[in-house]
Amino acid sequence: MNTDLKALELLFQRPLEPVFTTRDNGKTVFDLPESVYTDRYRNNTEEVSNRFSQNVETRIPIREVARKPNLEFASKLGRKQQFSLFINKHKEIASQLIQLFLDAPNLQQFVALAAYTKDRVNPVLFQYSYAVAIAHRPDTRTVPIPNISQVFPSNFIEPSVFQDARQEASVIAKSGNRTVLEIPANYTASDREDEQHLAYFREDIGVNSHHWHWHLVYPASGPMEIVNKDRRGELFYYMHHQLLARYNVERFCNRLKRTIPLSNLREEIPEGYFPKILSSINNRTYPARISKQQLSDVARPDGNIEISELERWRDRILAAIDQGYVEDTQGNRIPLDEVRGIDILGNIIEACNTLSVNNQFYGNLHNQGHTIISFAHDPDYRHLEDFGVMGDVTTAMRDPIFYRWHGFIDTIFNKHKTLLPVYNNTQLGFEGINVTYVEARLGAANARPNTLLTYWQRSSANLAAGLDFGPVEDENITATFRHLQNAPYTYTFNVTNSGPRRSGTCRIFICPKTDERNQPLRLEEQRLLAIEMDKFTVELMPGENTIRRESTDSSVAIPFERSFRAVGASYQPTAADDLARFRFCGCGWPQHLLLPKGKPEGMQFDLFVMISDYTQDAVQQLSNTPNDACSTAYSFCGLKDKLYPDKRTMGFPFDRRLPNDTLNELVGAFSNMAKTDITIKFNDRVIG
Ligand code: CUO
Repeated sequence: MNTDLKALELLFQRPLEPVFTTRDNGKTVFDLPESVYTDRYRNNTEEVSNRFSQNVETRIPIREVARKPNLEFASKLGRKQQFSLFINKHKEIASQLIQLFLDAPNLQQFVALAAYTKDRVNPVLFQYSYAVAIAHRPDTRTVPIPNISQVFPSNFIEPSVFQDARQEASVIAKSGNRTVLEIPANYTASDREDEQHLAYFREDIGVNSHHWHWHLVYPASGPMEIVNKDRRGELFYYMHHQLLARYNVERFCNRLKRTIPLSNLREEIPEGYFPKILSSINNRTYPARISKQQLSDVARPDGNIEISELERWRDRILAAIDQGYVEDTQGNRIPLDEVRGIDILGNIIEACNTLSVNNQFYGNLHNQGHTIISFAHDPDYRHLEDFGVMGDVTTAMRDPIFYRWHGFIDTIFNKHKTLLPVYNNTQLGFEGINVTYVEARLGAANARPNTLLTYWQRSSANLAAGLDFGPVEDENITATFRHLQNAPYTYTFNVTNSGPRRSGTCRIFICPKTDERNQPLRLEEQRLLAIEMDKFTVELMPGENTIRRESTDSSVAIPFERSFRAVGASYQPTAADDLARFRFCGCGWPQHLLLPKGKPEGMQFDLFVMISDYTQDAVQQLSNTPNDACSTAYSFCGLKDKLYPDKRTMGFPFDRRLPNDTLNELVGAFSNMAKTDITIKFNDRVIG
């Protein structure tokens, strides 16, 4: 393997240790030019390099960096300070660092620059900017980006496990003899707290690493060529909208009502949250937010934010939606139409400052909301506390307030969507296509159709790569954890095509039928709670067609191994194809949460399928970049370096109002749609 690519891969490992320590289970070390050593070690380069060279198998030479970069801009963020993508100042620093990495003229110089920079800037800032650069440089296409949960495991896992892990590793030399450590579930609160019923969802490692990956793939600031991706604003809306639909449905499964949008920033917040996880960077716990906390204006060294400013931005955005247009900096009116409106709003609201049509006027609502909430416990820095979990994309989804804040953001988007015309027959129909049968069935031979199953599963992950200063000889420290799982199933659809051979897009959703009190939901409510399950192109022959699709092929989700893959060369596939698949896309909803939990006695859902006219869905890809086998979870994550592969607005047909009052009436009116009742049964047992 090319040693430069190998070096890039290894620079992800042991994020908090100096660059001269060993990597890859102690097998590899970098041969570094003296200039890479920071001042702390400059006078002892020989000693440290000898110390870490013993027993290594491979030495990778790193070149001298051609022009030493001025890293002054990054020094404003201390090495032990928390890094947040929601804080403007931090975003600007990251953006400059990404640009620096992108500007490296060739692979060798990129490696040299990365090695030089690693110990000189904030480690989380480094990991993030470095990963973004690797994801976007054409010459680093094959370098795998490890899952964040393995680079900084303490951001995901209850901390006492690490203590046990270190002890176990130092006492028991052979990994085969070590006990498998158990990561506790339900450790953040007792069942006095209603919100705790959703802890398995909010604190799921796959959920949080998906969210981190999404923001890595779609940065809100940075060089234009990285930020300006096809329909990124719309995808910001849609991916988070789907998170919310899933969360609300999951609440129904646990007999809780929908989360209440945080529309009033001056009311106290009943939901407290005590995360108990450690920030990797300074070994302190993420600060908690007590119950009934009130938000305050933030005045801290990193910047000030006033609640009234957020309210002003909110009102301007809502007014623009009512008027049907936004104004750019020159005063030009840009219509919020059916096609582009949602994308424009997404970039304004997030805010993506590079793409917002008028940054100054519409502000930075969503990001600053995260920030104000994340500093609720210490808004003026009097206690020298860093931000809470809401300040960090790796941890934000753990906190119930995340869903209240995004619930509010989602109501703004929905307001725009609701003002658009009701979908008409031409948009919804597909002449001559008749879906005559729908079912979903588990794999077992005697399985009843339309009864699906969820249960708890115990799985394991290797924590070693993120354990800095852990044992170097043998990096196998396994921990197990409990998570929700669903039994794989197959969809079968019968479709009659009374026209010529043609293509269609098969769109599968499930909608809850009732709320937490078992009250039936109207279609207008169902559409906001519709969960996208899958989307794929089908070839329809004249006459009868039977379409089969496995739940594990979903365009929404990625397999378990990809959410929890281990770091280190020995875990990675070598075949080019497999490596490509392994590579980029830690982005994707975790397969183990594809189905909502359901209820022990069974919970009813509508399984909805629609086949839309492919001629109206198809997207002509502009770039001739090779297929990235890894981008399978395109519904939430798009395709790497390509246009979003479905021309319809995201969430179609549930993103806008529909012409009927009930789902039954809708499928009755359109032959290209069908539905069936399904039951999701939850089996409260842990399966190994
Ligand atoms: Cu993903 Cu608010 O955007 O966390």
